[in-house]
Amino acid sequence: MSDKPLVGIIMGSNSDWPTMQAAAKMLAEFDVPYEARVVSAHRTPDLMFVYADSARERGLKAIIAGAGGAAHLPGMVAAKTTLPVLGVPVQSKALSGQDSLLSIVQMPKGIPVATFAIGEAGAANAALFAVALLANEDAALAEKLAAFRARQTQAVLDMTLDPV
Ligand code: RP5
Repeated sequence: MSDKPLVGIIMGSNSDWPTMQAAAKMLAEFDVPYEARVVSAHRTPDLMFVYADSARERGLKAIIAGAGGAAHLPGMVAAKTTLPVLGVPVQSKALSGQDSLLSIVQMPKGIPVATFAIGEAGAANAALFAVALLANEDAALAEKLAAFRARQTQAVLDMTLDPV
């Protein structure tokens, strides 16, 4: 795999980074090259358009977009690119991320955003989903993904419970 980013991780604010780091860490675990940057739908709309418009020609294969509150970033990015867009609802202070979730998941027919769980689990799963997409064309990555699943299965099988 080359060093050129294959996955773009974007988020509406650096306050989303503690959540979105879970996606970055997961991609790093699979040695998938990624880029991460702040791109805001509401506060840097022109940058968002340029980012989404140029993503495919820059070699990205998927975009993981995280946002909180009125979370329009994933949907607006999806409107400007035909790359798969994976949306991560960031947990908001006011409504605990319910607002983010509904803003991301309720896309109109025709512009899909694959929407994940609120928070870090969603960010990690979005990265795993991106790995699965890339693994369709990369046998070595598919093996790594199978090994990850096997380790996870074994970890659960090895779980013990403290006596009461
Ligand atoms: C959204 O507003 C961001 O995605 C973030 O989740 C939320 C709050 O942003 P900050 O006020 O922390 O910059 O655009």
